Amino acid sequence: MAIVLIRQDGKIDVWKNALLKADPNLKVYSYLEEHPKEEIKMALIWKHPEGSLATYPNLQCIASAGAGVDYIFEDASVPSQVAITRVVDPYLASDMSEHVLAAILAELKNFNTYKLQQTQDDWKPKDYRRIGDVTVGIMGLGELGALTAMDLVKAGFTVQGWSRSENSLEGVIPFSGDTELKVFLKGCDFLVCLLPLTPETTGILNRGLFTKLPQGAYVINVARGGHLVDDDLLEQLDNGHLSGACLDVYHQEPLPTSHPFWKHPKIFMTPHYASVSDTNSVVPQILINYKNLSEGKELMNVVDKEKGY
Ligand code: NDP
Ligand code: OXD
Repeated sequence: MAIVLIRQDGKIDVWKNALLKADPNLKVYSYLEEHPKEEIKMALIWKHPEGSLATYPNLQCIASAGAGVDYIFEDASVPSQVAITRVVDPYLASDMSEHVLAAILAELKNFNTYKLQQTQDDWKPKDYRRIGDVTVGIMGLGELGALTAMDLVKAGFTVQGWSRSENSLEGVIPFSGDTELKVFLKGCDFLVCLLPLTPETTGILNRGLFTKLPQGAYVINVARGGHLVDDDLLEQLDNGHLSGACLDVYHQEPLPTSHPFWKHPKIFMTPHYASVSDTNSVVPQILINYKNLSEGKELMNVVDKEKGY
């Protein structure tokens, strides 16, 4: 019984070392080295090469090293009987919450405008807004969205939350389902997308949705590039309906330098690094699942394949 690590971002050794530090007796391989494929029971992956998972005849668990699993469903060759798990981790949630708070405060206190003015030697004070006067709407109240919403409440914002099923988080004004989306959007000065990417949520951040936001709303997409219709965002920024956007995720990553987002004065970009799985924190849950697998016990953080998240 063994684990294979599959990822293409140069971080295989970091994960391998963290796994071996936690359990020196573990049999763990990089997919790039010679390894006995029939021994592999678990694949710990992040954005694997398409088709690579189908080459393990005895695979029982595909463990996403991140919270999102959309990239696994995109690979039609993934064996359908294999369980998929994902990361649920307190640091992943608190790092996201801090990132969203930073993005909102930077806009409220005009840091984005001042950075632009600084490049133009322009001294021009601009009125700032107060936390207590602002409503933030969070789309997706899962592991990340719920903590982000509650932290924003603690910071003094008025917070609305929207999810598929009914929700009740202390201090968060609840909305759910398609029927309540319009009234949810109407109140959002800031809109934060923390939805998983599924067929239902693909392209959800589009012209129809943006025009239901109040004039001057600011959009933060920290979920997946596939949620956003890029041209609709550009249109709504350029016609002045939206005041700006903070983006961490894109249709193509790294975003090609020819993409209009790079030079857009109203867009603040970060390179898909809002919140990253911390190996020290995540390795224990991978090892618990690996042990559960070997003992035929139930796995933790299993993805619902019907729902796609
Ligand atoms: P969860 O699966 O815990 O939560 C998903 C939430 O979205 C749930 O509240 C769910 O509703 C809601 N939802 C799903 N589909 C719909 C729908 N069709 N309409 C309305 N609400 C819907 O996800 P996480 O919080 O763990 O992560 C969210 C996403 O964040 C990940 O999928 C990933 O793409 C992204 N991410 C980005 C990172 C970054 O660095 N930029 C880092 C980590 C994650 P319900 O509760 O009713 O099921
Ligand atoms: C994740 C991510 O899904 O980093 O964990 O985007």
